[in-house]
Amino acid sequence: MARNFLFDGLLADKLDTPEGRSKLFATLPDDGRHYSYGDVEDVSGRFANVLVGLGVKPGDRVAVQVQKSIEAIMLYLAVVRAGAVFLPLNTGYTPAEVEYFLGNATPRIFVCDPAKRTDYEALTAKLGIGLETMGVWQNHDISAGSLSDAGLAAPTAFKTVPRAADDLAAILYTSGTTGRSKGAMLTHDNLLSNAETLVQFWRFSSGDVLLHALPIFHTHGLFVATNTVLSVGASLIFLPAFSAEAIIANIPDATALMGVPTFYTRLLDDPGFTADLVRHMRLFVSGSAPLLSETHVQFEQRTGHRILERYGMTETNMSTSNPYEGERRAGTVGFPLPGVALRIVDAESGKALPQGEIGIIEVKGPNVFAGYWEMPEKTKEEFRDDGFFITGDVGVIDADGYVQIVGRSKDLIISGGYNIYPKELELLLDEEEGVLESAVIGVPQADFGEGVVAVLVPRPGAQLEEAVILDSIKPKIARFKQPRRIIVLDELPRNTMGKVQKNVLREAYKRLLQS
Ligand code: MLC
Ligand code: AMP
Repeated sequence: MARNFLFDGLLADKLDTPEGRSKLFATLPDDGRHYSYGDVEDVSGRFANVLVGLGVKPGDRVAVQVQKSIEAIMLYLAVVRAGAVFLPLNTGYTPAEVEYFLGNATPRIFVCDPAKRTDYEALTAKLGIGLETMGVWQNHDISAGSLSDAGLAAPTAFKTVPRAADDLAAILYTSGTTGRSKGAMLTHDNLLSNAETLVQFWRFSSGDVLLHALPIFHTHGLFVATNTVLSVGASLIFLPAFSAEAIIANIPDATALMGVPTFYTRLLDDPGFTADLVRHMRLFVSGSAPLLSETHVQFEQRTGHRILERYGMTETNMSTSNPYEGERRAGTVGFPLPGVALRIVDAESGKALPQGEIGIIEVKGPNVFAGYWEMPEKTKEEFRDDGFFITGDVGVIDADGYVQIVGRSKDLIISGGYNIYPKELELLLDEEEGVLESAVIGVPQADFGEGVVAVLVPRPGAQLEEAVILDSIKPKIARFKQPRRIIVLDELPRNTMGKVQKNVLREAYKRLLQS
């Protein structure tokens, strides 16, 4: 029988037997519910029936901007089962930002939070996109949502649509250095192969319980954490969001935690996070942003555990990892994962560099995406002729083979694990009244690693007020991308070629966000 490469690859063996179906998939501490693997099949089947009823065909995109819930995970699986392409969007994006994604991806339907429905009615009508809503279940009650309600009423039995390894399973938008977001096309094989690799490499077993506190609209929370657990038949403790308090309350029942560095620094700031509390834990994973060596060391001193740092990207899923057994080396992201080829090349010539030299990291393997949605030129620019993807991260391989990320050739800020492309913000700030030009930089910030600072030059005679500018951009761009401070200068520092010297600005304001 023809298979759905990702869904069947992750789940078929768990759904074969009554014991497999009754195995626990998720505990929801907030409302006391549990999901078994059988529930996963049934609820994703209900949503898949609804989607097909709404006209979703294989290959169609289904865009989703909803609050974190286990049902949203079921919706992801339902989209995959319907043969369609899941397109999750950060809940922080404003309607102005979402408009671009919907226009670019032309999904068949867009699912949003019930509270945002009115924001999107005119837009989806204009674009000819169906609009549905999904609420959050709480205390056995569900806030209204057209898709959620239809799901409750739909039959569980669904004939999963066959899909091949190379078919698309998801599109995740990632901002670009030009200010325009690009949709990274991820195939069934990209996702399944990476999940299976991580299960092996990190020694996951069906007895594992992963404490899930990440958002589910990005690679880390949606694929790395969730697909890995599904693939091995383990379970989740599914939290609606991260808080040190919730982690401390639930970690006694968990065996593994995955997080961005901010999770770990915030946990270390909490005196309730002790060695005793986590003595039973098997694994702490960090990624999505650099983990300071200092955090790695403090964590070991506090708990006796060494955080396992890995490196990935929306376009590549996970590419490297520190070893499960063997030294987890602070300040490094470990070795290329099995099946992943990684090389360091010279930025100018593209030639591979010898070990020990700093250059651009390039990767190739089943983990690497199929290209950017409807941007063949952009895709071509970011791949070498021999199939290696140019990550834009700058790294070096040490004498023992550990990869170290030393910087980025792309102008990118990573704040608390979220990517912010300065160009997008600069284009917006340049439109503001009285602004002649702008430069957006990332500077050290204790909680989020990097924080956003905007440097503005006024037009002759104009007066720029920090509060006025911040207020004006508020409805246009997600909160996490908004500058924490605005600095006004008479002119920007430039080199002899006229290029803005962001390094000079970063140096000048490096202590601005350190309180
Ligand atoms: C929240 N805010 C942020 C922010 N998160 N600002 C900048 N950067 C962030 N990451 C804003 C809030 O809107 C709020 O605004 C203020 O900062 C304080 O918020 P908070 O309550 O302290 O933050 P919190 O809600 O607790 O969120 C922090 C966080 C969250 C770290 C838990 O950002 C998070 O879950 N990050 C994970 C991101 C992630 O999953 N990345 C993976 C990408 S995949 P106000 O209005 O109050 O001032 C990828 C590939 C790979 O990169 O390798 O994994
Ligand atoms: P995203 O586009 O959101 O997937 O972010 C991917 C980027 O996050 C990578 O290109 C890196 O710059 C960064 N990143 C991910 N993991 C790490 C890590 N462990 N250390 C340093 N940077 C990382």
